[in-house]
Amino acid sequence: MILKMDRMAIELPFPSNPSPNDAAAVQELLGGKFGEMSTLMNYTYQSFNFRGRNRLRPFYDLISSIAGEEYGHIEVVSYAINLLLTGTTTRGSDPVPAPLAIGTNARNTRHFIASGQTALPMDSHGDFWTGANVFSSGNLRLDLLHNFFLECGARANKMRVYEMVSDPTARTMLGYLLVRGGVHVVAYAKALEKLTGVEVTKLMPIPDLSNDAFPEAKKFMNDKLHLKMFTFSQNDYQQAGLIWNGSHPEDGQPLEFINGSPEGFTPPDLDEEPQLNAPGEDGIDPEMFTDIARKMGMKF
Ligand code: MN3
Repeated sequence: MILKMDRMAIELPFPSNPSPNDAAAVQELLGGKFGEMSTLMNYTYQSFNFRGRNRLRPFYDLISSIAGEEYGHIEVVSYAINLLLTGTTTRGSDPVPAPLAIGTNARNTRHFIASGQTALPMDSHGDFWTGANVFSSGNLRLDLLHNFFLECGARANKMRVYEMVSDPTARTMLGYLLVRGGVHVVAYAKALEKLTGVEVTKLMPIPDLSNDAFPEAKKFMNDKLHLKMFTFSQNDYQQAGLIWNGSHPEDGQPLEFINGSPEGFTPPDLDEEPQLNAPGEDGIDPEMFTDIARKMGMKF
């Protein structure tokens, strides 16, 4: 089961220059083959499908913990897209002056037609994410190798999107995900090392450029976020710590295993966009719920 919190892993700055085309590029990191939808669903299904978990519990716990973190990653990428799209059309409720006209020149018109100027589970070309991106062979070594490859591919894509998009909203998200994705690369490499004795961490970094090169990633590394593995659970998945231990293969600092999740931050409140009727419902009386709460003796 999942326990949900109305918290986001990082604080995202508002964009200095909102841009639908920046948002379209970032979509690749959400719903592309190597995006966060893929990491989330790969590890989620591999954890559901894991056979023989009592004998191989540390591997099961590791994949399950990382699956928990990936939910927060789809959230962070989605909010980055939402912020990059906020304020890109003309606000107002009169349809006659074509307030959404900018959408005709945007690379992803679905942001303006199929959503309230917000994220959708699709890639940078507007192709919807598909379950065909899930690899869950049931063979542990094969699944771990796939996960190591998936995280390296995801890392390559993040680096390229970083080189395309310079807005601080996108780059803060990218810095964070480069660092946390880096943790998952190391985790799967260490899992393969425990399983086979092959020194997989010697392949790193793939691509051959350290996260140090990205100032926004460096900031999170200064806070030691590249060293920490969280269980994203109240008390379960603790045997993942039998794999996540020792030192970081790149800077030699001691790895840290944490029961639970980071504290997180309140997610940004997205402004209303009346030209899309998002969210609409202008007639609702805000006093209605205040009255109900008072009658029920509830306080918010
Ligand atoms: Mn991720």
